[in-house]
Amino acid sequence: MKKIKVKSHPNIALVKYWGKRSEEKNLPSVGSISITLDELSTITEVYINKISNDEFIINNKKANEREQQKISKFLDYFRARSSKKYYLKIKTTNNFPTAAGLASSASGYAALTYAANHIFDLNLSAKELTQYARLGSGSAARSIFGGYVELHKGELESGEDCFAEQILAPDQFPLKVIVAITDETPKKTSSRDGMKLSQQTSPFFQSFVETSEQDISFMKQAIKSRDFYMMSEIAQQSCIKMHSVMMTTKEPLFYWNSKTFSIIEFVLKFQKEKYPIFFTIDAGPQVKIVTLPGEEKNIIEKLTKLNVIQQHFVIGLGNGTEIIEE
Ligand code: 2P0
Repeated sequence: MKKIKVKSHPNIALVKYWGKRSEEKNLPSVGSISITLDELSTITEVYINKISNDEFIINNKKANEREQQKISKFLDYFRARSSKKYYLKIKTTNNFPTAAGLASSASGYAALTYAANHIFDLNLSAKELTQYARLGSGSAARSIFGGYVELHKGELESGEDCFAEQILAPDQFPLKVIVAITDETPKKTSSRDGMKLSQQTSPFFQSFVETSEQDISFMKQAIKSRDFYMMSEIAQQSCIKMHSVMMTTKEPLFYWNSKTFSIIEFVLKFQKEKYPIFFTIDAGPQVKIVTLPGEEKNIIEKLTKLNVIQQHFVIGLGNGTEIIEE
């Protein structure tokens, strides 16, 4: 029986994605740049199913109807391209909690894209893999590669020019990320719903879109020249701009809590002392603190004394999606 096992890692955006230029093709309004994480991973096993239905098991539990339908619709893209019309059994497990605010949809869809490419014998190029992954989740396109990755927004309606590519491999500019967990309850508004609302109602959305092109260009420059301080400035600014859009959405999307804010102040204080450190925050209250290798121990020691974090993970930069068994 044909089967495959794939491993993929989540990623964190340094230049943020929020909003879509096409809902139907899941094309982003802005380009984005991310770092792929090591240690945290999604393992996905895929088999050809004997019954004419897709089955989706996540973290050893059958997925609910909504998730099941979403996955089936995603697999239809592969069935449409392939002469093989298989239905699949998918078993996927994450070694990190959903509450970590690390999009499991990124590593999840990246892993499934890789597996489906193999099972349906599609021989997709790396660029095409990122485009298929994007159809599942925008951020998933970035998890196809390791290290530093750019997702091009593209201009074409077809989406042909919207794809991800690697800027640098993980070992070309290593970093450490401390994920500080402040609240483990699931978020109330999903990214997908939140960004749709922001696009329709936030008066700041347009300026977020207009300024992001420059953020992308400067961030690439910072990464290629290994300039941590330039990277810090752009990443923090992009994060705060995205959260300004979120907060000015109707109804407002406040993903931060008071502990999130305490950690922001903590990071800013370190920055004043010219310490290599910056924060970034996604659609949740957890704070990702980024620093250079060797500095993380000191930061964690001081962070723990703040008494605002429930737990933390320390993570390096990881590789792209890969087949681990076939
Ligand atoms: C990012 N986020 O750039 C931004 C920052 C969340 C906040 O990409 O609708 O789950 O599936 O394309 O990829 C999360 O959005 O959204 C995300 P869809 P996705 O990392």
